[in-house]
Amino acid sequence: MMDVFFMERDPYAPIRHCYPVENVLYHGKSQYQEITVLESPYFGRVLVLDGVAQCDEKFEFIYHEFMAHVPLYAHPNPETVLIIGGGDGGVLREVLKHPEVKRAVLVDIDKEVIEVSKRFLPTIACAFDDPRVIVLNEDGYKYIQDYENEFDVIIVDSTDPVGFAHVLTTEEFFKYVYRALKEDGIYVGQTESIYYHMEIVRRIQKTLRKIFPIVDLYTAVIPGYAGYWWTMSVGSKKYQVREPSREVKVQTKLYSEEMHKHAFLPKGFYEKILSDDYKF
Ligand code: AG3
Repeated sequence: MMDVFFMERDPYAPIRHCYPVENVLYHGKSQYQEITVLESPYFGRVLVLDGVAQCDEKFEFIYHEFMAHVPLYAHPNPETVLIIGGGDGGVLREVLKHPEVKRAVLVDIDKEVIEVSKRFLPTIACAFDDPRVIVLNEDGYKYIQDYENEFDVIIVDSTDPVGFAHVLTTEEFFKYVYRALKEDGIYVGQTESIYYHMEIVRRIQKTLRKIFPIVDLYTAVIPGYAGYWWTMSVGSKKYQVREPSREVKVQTKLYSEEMHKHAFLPKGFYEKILSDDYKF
C-alpha cells in the first residue's frame, strides 16, 4: 500500500495542510473550478475546490452552524434568506432548521458543486429538496443587483476572495447587498482568518463600515482551514448582533446562546486589530 497525500493550495496561507488520502471519489473540472472529493481517514470526505478544502464531514458543522445561526438568531423573524455560494448545502441545511424561514434562495454560480455534493456528501447536501428552497445557478454578483428590500438575511458562503469570488468582497457588492436587504436586514460573509489573513479581514471590515450602520466580527475555530481562527463579518441595518434575539431552539452540536455571545471578539481587541498599525 502506498501512502498518498493531498497538499492543499491555499492562496493566502503561509502554510500548507497535507491530508492523507484513502481514496479520490471525484475529480473533475467545471466551467469555473476544479472540483475534488477525497476520503481521508480522520476527516472523512473532503470537498476541495481549486485545491482548497471547503468542508469535511467531521468538522463541517462548525462553520455551517456559525454562518447560519448567528445572523438568523440575531434577527427576530428571518423569513426570507439568501445564500450566495454555499453549493455544498451545509449553510442551507442549518438555515432550514429555523421554522421561521419561509423561503431560502441559494445562488451558486457552479451547478456542478451542487451535483457533486448531492452525490458524495449526502449528510451536508441534504436539504435541497425542502419545499422552501429555490436554487439558482447564476452569478450572485449579478443576481443581487435586481433586488431591493427583499431579504431578511443574506449569507455569503464563498471560496477565498481570489478569482471569481473576489467581487463578493467589494464595496459595489456590499452596496447591492445593503439594497437587497430589508430595512432591518443582516448580512454575514466568511472573511478568512485572524492570524494569516488580517489584511483581508481589515479591508472587508473597513468596506462594510462605509455601508452598514452596524458592523461586527465574530469567529469560530475551524480545524480544516489553515489559520483556524476563522472570521465572519456582519453588516446589520438595525439590530445589534452580539446576542440572539430569540430563544435558541435548533438542534446543533456547537452553536448555542452561550456560544453566540462568546463568538464575538471583545470590543477592545476588535477595534485594535482593525487599526493599520496593529501587527502580530
Ligand atoms: N467556504 C469558505 C471556505 C474558505 C476556506 N478557505 C481556506 N481554507 N483558505 C466554505 C464552504 C463550505 N460551505
